[in-house]
Amino acid sequence: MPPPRQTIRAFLAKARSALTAPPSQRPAPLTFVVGNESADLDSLCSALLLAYFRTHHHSNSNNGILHIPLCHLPRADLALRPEFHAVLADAGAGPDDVLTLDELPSSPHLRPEDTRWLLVDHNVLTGSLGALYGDRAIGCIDHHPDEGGNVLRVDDISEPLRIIEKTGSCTSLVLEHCKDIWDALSAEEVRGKEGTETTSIDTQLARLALGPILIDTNNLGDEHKTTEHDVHAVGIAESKIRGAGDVSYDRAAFFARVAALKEDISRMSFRDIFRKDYKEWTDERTGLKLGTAAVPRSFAYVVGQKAPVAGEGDFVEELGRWGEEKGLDINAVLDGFVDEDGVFHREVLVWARGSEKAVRAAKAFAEVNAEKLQLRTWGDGKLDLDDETEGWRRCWDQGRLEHSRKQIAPMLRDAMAGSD
Ligand SMILES: [Mn+2]
Repeated sequence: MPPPRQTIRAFLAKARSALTAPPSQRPAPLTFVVGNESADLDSLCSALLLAYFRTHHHSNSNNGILHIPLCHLPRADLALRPEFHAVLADAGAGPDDVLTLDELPSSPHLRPEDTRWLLVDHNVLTGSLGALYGDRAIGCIDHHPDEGGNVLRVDDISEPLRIIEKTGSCTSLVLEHCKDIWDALSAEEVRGKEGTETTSIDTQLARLALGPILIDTNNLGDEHKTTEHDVHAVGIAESKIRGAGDVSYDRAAFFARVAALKEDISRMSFRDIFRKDYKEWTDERTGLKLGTAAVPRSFAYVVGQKAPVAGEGDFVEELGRWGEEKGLDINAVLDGFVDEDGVFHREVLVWARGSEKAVRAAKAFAEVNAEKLQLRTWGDGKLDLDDETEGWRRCWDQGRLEHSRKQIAPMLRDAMAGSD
């Protein structure tokens, strides 16, 4: 039997005790739900929601199986995500309640065969988790291009879960997928007791979902990103808030509060800004490594206005240092921001360093995609560079706004793959 409905905080405590129990007292296998390595709001909340709903699912073959939501980041990096803290607080929980890579037992104490993984917001497990547990994925819900990863068929799951659709936010797909479970939980509790607990759990879950969906679609206003799935999912969540009689919720105010937290990088070091929303890939054949940092403010702000943190150099110096730390051949920074007039912009910086192959790949990316992305020199070329030792660097204003990292990272990866 699935457990009676718990608060999110109580659910996380259950997940923690299962994960940290001695191996002999641990459920086997352990079922994890994990988002992608950028560990943005969408990844973090998708994993929490899918794990919560599947754990409370009453009527399928997963009946009552505890799903552990794992934040795909070291615990220290939670501090870089105040927007997640705010949404968690609205859901009655805090950063100390969630589980991160720090809580995952080290590999000899958690054998791959004792685990199974549901992926949200990506469809092939990457990074250190991928190296260990990559072939233990049993399904995914995602809105990135399909990388065609294998899904492990497990006997007690009749149809592997595999949903890949274009949406603004992966959380929208999770919510649509879990709507019936949620409805059943709400109905049952209304019947079961008159307490206010029920209604507050519904509004907590709703805010956990609305945070990423509104952020990823710019309050449903970004025409390039918003899909009917996102609109539908916002409807599902807001109907729960209304059903619970919560009159404190106001969509515009909620969005503004979470967005302001996400965009406030004023006190962060450059290194923290680069790693706040970071993804990397290595091309297996050429060995070239790409790192991409997504930044919520303009280059003009990051390069010119942000006050440096004590002891750090300027933007370019710190970006170079970051590339060295990560061993990057291609170091990319992508931003997306709304200007004072409320207009959305995107900018791209690509820095190839270390080998001719890397420079060739970066130049090929620019040649092939300049028109498609409408790349225009940024800041009179003041960040551009052509140097034998320092490499090749270009910074552009990106005319075509519909292309985010979801599309540009594959373009860069294609260029790396063809750089021989
Ligand atoms: Mn996402």
